[in-house]
Amino acid sequence: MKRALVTGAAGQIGTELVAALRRLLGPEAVLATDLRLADPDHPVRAEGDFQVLDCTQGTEVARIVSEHEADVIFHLAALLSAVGEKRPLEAYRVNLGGLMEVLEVARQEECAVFTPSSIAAFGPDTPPDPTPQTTIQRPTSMYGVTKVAGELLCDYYHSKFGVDTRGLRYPGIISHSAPPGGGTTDYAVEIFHAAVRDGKYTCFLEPDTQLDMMYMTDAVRAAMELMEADPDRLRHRNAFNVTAMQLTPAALAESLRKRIPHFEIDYDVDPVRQAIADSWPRRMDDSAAREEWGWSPTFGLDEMVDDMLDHLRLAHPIESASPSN
Ligand code: NAD
Ligand code: AKB
Repeated sequence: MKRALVTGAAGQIGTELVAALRRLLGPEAVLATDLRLADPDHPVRAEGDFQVLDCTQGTEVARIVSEHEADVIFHLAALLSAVGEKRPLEAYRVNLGGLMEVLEVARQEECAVFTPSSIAAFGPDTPPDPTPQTTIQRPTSMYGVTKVAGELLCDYYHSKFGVDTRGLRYPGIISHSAPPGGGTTDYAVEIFHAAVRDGKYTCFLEPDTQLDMMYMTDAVRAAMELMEADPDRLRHRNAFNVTAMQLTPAALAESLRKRIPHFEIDYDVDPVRQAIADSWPRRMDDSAAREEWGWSPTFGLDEMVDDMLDHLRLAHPIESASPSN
């Protein structure tokens, strides 16, 4: 990796991946792009080069990749699960159409491509605990459909054209910098902001809904380590299961209450997101990632909760100054 272009860079993962790539490669070597123009003080725009780019416009993708002389594309542009159920045609067009354009440009420009898949690539027929690396994939959300098809499209571009495609099946990602983009696991980020700001949170999933999760620090490191891994060792290159912790809303609330004793949670379940969550794995088996490129998470539940609260209390000093915090 020498020069990177990131699509969907102003989103939850892009905001932190761009910063990490700029630290590794140098600010001038990383071009952040997104459909929406990031605010002037947004770090992806304030701390390096930024361009507006719609990933579904192949000619523009080709021009900007070529001008930047990118050798790797981190393709993050997508619509997430809850938004995808509201706008399924747009999710299909952006998630699969955009990926197709990016892969085609990568073939022509000889770039490597990182594409995140998701726990959403599994469905109700998949063994949920543990979910094997290779298993049944019949997802029931449009987002999930695009993630399975995306994994296959990346496999195809690698086997047919030799494009160096690589990808991870991310679980829900928890972070403090940028807000989540409209997914089913968003509750695990919202709960922290609400706890620090209001001392209470109304959760849209049932208390015992268990899902895989990961802290952003590990998610960003996983993407970069996978792209630096020895290609000869990668047998599952476009769809590695990776996980760090398994959470339920009730367990996360309990962990927060240990640090914010007055914190309260109640539940107003959204049937659409609950049905999606119920169709996803409870715990993925990530042994292939551990064996093939040395994946190992560093943040468990306690480390993640402490780090999130440290950062959010710095960002909201007045709200979090209650004596009981
Ligand atoms: P996000 O919604 O926060 O950001 C996505 C970005 O894509 C947004 O900034 C949006 O403006 C941009 N975008 C939308 N349409 C576009 C288009 N046509 N062209 C260019 N940009 C466009 O999403 P995220 O959480 O940062 O996710 C990034 C990737 O990681 C996605 O592929 C997502 O499916 C995957 N993923 C995320 C999670 C998670 O928990 N955050 C978990 C699993 C997988
Ligand atoms: C979502 O909930 O849609 C995402 C994901 C797990 O892919 N966070």
